[in-house]
Amino acid sequence: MLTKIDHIGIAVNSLAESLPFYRDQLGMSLSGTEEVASQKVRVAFLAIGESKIELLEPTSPDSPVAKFLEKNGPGIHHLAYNVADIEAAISRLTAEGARMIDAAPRAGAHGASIAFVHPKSSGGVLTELCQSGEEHAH
Ligand code: CMX
Repeated sequence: MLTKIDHIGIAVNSLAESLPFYRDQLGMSLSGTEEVASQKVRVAFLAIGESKIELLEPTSPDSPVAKFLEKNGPGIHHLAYNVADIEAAISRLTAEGARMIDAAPRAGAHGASIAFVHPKSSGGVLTELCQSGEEHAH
């Protein structure tokens, strides 16, 4: 069902302040920044092999990431797995008793279809299923 780690989401207060560590000190390549209005975040993607690091900056005080930062400070926010068929993955998880935040896929960054599993049903790790835009088009 899962094909690889798609990305690791990291909550930051400011992309501008956080990017130099990843881009300049770790030497990762920035593949772009994008605002995901529905999630009230601005994201920056950095490539690392087959996977990515996604820095998440809140764009509003009622963003889920703003709430996370208020409670925990900056740090790892979620883990995203790539799936070939997100609807099949949601059905299987639901049938296995997982609590989905998203019962149906919705639009994420880079044209991907995404769905979150509630951290209370995944051992405290906010888990994202991600079907990339290219695969979705097939
Ligand atoms: N990882 C692990 N646990 C988390 C968490 C996270 N990122 N965010 C919240 N929690 C925990 C809280 O600590 C809390 O636990 P306790 O009850 O033990 O204290 C519990 O989940 C409920 O948290 P809450 O603050 O009361 O609830 P929220 O209203 O903040 O909702 C969540 C939490 C996960 C349902 C909500 O953030 C959500 O729907 N997330 C999915 C969407 C999202 O995160 N979007 C941003 C990224 C978008 C992108 O990548 O494109």
